[in-house]
Amino acid sequence: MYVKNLVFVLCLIVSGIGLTTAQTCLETGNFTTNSTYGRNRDLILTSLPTNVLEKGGFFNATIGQEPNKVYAQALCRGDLSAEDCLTYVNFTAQQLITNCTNQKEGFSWDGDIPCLVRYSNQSFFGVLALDPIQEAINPNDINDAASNITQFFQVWGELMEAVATKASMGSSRLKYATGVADEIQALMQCTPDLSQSDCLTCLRTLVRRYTACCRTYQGGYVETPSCRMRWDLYTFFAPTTDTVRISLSPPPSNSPPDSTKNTTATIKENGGNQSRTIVIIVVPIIIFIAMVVLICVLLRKRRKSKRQMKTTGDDDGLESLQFDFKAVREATDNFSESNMLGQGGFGAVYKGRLQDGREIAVKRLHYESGQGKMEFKNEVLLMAGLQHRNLVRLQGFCLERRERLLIFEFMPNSSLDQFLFDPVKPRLDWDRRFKIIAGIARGLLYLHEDSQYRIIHRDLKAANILLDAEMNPKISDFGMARLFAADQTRDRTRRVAGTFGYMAPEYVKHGKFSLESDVYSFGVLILEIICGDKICNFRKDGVDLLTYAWRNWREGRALNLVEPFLRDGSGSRSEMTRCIHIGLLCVQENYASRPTMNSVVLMLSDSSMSIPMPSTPAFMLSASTVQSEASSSSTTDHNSDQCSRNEVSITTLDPR
Ligand SMILES: *[C@@H]1O[C@H](CO)[C@@H](O)[C@H](O)[C@H]1NC(C)=O
Ligand SMILES: *[C@@H]1O[C@H](CO)[C@@H](O)[C@H](O)[C@H]1NC(C)=O
Ligand SMILES: *[C@@H]1O[C@H](CO)[C@@H](O)[C@H](O)[C@H]1NC(C)=O
Ligand SMILES: *[C@@H]1O[C@H](CO)[C@@H](O)[C@H](O)[C@H]1NC(C)=O
Ligand SMILES: *[C@@H]1O[C@H](CO)[C@@H](O)[C@H](O)[C@H]1NC(C)=O
Ligand SMILES: *[C@@H]1O[C@H](CO)[C@@H](O)[C@H](O)[C@H]1NC(C)=O
Ligand SMILES: *[C@@H]1O[C@H](CO)[C@@H](O)[C@H](O)[C@H]1NC(C)=O
Ligand SMILES: CC(=O)N[C@H]1CO[C@H](CO)[C@@H](O)[C@@H]1O
Repeated sequence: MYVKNLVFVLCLIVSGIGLTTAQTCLETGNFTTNSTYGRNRDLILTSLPTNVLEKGGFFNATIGQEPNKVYAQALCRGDLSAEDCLTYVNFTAQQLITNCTNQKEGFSWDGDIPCLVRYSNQSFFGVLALDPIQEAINPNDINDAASNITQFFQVWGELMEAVATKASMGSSRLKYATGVADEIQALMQCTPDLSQSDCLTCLRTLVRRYTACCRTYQGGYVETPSCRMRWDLYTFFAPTTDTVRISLSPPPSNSPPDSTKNTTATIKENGGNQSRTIVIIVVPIIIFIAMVVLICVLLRKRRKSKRQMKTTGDDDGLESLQFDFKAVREATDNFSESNMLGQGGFGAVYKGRLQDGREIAVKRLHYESGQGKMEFKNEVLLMAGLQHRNLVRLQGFCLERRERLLIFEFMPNSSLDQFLFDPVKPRLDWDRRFKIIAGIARGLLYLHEDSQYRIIHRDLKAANILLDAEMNPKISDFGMARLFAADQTRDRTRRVAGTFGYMAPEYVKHGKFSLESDVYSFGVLILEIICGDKICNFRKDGVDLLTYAWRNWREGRALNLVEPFLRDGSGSRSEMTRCIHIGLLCVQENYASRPTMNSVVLMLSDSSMSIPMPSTPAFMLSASTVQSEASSSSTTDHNSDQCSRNEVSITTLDPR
C-alpha cells in the first residue's frame, strides 16, 4: 500500500518554511531494470522539464506502445515563473527516477516543491483522482490567532468556496485561483485536464477533508493527484488583481457594491484602522455634517436600488429559463401521443423539437402539483442550479395558468433499463457498464454532498438513468420534491413513495428515508447492471437477486451472478467482482454500515483500495414479499411489471 493520510508538519520558523518533498511510488506493479518500460519511463520524465516550460506550466504526454506505454504529466503552481517551473520539474522528475526504482506508477506531491509530476502505465488524463490524499498542517492552534472563532470559520468557509469555484472556472490550460480574507490566504489548483465540475468536486473534497481533520490549526494543505489547496495566515503567494477578496467583517447588508466609488475603502478604514477613526473625529464639524448629509442621500438611493435589484435580479435568473408555452406546445405537436416518451410519477414526458432545431424533453406535471407560482419558480431556480455531468440538465420551465412544464435536455439513448432489460436491444459490454456505474456514483455523490443542498433522490432505479449520445449516464427525476406537497420534505413521510425492489427496508417499514436509503437503491442498481435482470423479475435457484448474489459471493462464486453475455466477454473479472462486492456493501440491512457515496466513488476509482466485508443484505425485502403488498394496493395491470411504483416518487432537498 502507498503512503496514505500521512501528516507532514510544516516547520514554520518565523518566515522560512522547511521544505518537505513527498513522493509516492505506488505498489501496483513492478517493471524490471533495463526493460523497455523502464527506459520509456526515464525518457519521458527527463523530457518533461523542457516541455512544461514550452507549454506554459502544464504538460501531459505518452510514450511507447502497450504494454510499455507510459503516461506522464507535470504541473507547476499557477504563480511560478517559467524558469522556476523548469527547475522544480527537473528536480522532481530526477528524484522520481531515482526513488521509484522499478514501480510502474509514481508521483510526486506538490508539497512544498510547487509542482506535481506523475507517471503511470495507464491513462489518467482528465480522470478525477481523489485518492490518495495527503495533508500537512501548521501545528499552531487557530484559537490563538482568531479573536472570534465562529466568525473566523464562517469567513474561512466562504473564502474556500469562492476560491474553489474560481479555480474550477479556469481554462483547459490553467485552473488556479488565490484568495484573501483579511489574514487568511488561500490557494487552489486543479490539473487543468479536469472538467469544471470534476475540479470543483475535487477542491470541495479537499476543503471537507481539511475541515474534518485539521480546521483547528493555523494553516495547512491537502492534496490529491488531481488538485490541491493550501491556506495560511501569512502570504505564501503573490496576490494579483485576480485574487478573490472577501472582507473579514462582512459589512451589514446596507452597503451596495457599486453605489459609490469609495465605499469599500471607507468600510475597511473604519473596521481596520482605529487611529484613522480618531483622525476623522478631529476633522472639522462641517465636513462631518457634509458626510451625514451624503450618507442620508446615499441611504435613500440605496433603498430604491435595492428594491429594484431584488425584482430584476430574480427575473434575470428566471427569464433565461422561462419558455414560451405556445412554442413548447408546438414543439411537442400539442403534447401528442406519438411524442410521448413515458409516463412518470410526476406526469408524462414528451419529446419536442423547438423552432431552432433544438431537441428537448418536456415533463408535463400533474395538475394537482398544487403549488403557487412563486414557490414553483423558486424550486425551478434551485433545480437549474444543480449541474453535473451525470445529472440530466434542467433547461427551463413554463408556467401558464394551471400548466406546469419542466424542460430538460433530450437524451437520445433513452434510459438504462431499456438497454439492460430489453432483450431486443444490443447488450452493453463490461467496460461500458462499468463506466455507467461509475458515472451514476459520481452523480449521486454530487446530489448527496457536493451541491449546495443535501439532496436525497428517493427513487433511484434503472428507468431514472438516462443515456446521452455517448452512452454517458445521467440521473433524472431528482429535485422534484418541492414541486409537490411541502410536508414531503421532512425526514418522515406520511406515505411511502418509491419503487418496490429499490427501496431500503427501513424506508419501507418506517417511512424513514436518508442518504443511506439512496445508497441501498444504488446497490440494487449495480447488481442489476451486472446480472442484466430486473430485481423484481430475478429468480434463480428459487431465490431473489440479493439472496442469490450474497450466497454466491459468500461461497466464493461471486461471478455466478454475472450475465452470461459478460462472462463470455473480455471484461475485467476483478472489476466485476469488485462491483458485486460494492453492491453488496450498499444493500446491507444495517443502514449504518452502508458506505457513503464518497467512499463508493473512491472504491470504484481505486482498485488497490481495500474494501470492508459486507454483512447480510436485507433478505426479508425480497421481491416476492413486496410484490404481494404492491399488487394488493394497485391495479392488476401491474402484475406484468412487478417493479410497481408506490404512489408518487419524491426527491428531497435539505438546505445545509
Ligand atoms: C528520495 O529518496 C531519498 C532517500 O530516501 C530521500 O532523501 C528523498 O527525499 C527522496 N526524494 C523525494 C522527492 O521524496
Ligand atoms: C515490487 O518490488 C518491491 C521491491 O522493489 C517489492 O517490495 C514489491 O513487493 C514488488 N511488488 C510486486 C507486485 O511484485
Ligand atoms: C499496469 O501494470 C499493472 C501491473 O503490472 C497491470 O496489472 C495493468 O494491467 C497495467 N495496465 C495497463 C493499462 O497496461
Ligand atoms: C542495465 O544496463 C546497463 C548498461 O546498459 C548495465 O551496466 C547494467 O548492469 C544493467 N543492469 C541489469 C540489472 O541488467
Ligand atoms: C536537470 O538537473 C540536472 C541535475 O540534477 C542537470 O544536469 C540538468 O541540466 C537539468 N536539466 C535542465 C533542463 O535544467
Ligand atoms: C462572533 O461573530 C458572530 C458572527 O459574526 C457573532 O454573531 C458573535 O456575536 C461574535 N461573538 C463575539 C464574542 O464577538
Ligand atoms: C478612496 O479613498 C482613499 C482614502 O480615503 C483614497 O486614497 C483613494 O484614492 C480613494 N479612491 C477613489 C477611487 O476615490
Ligand atoms: C496540454 C496537453 O498536452 N494536453 C493533452 C493531454 O493529453 C490529452 C490526451 O492525450 C490531449 O488530448 C491533450 O491535448
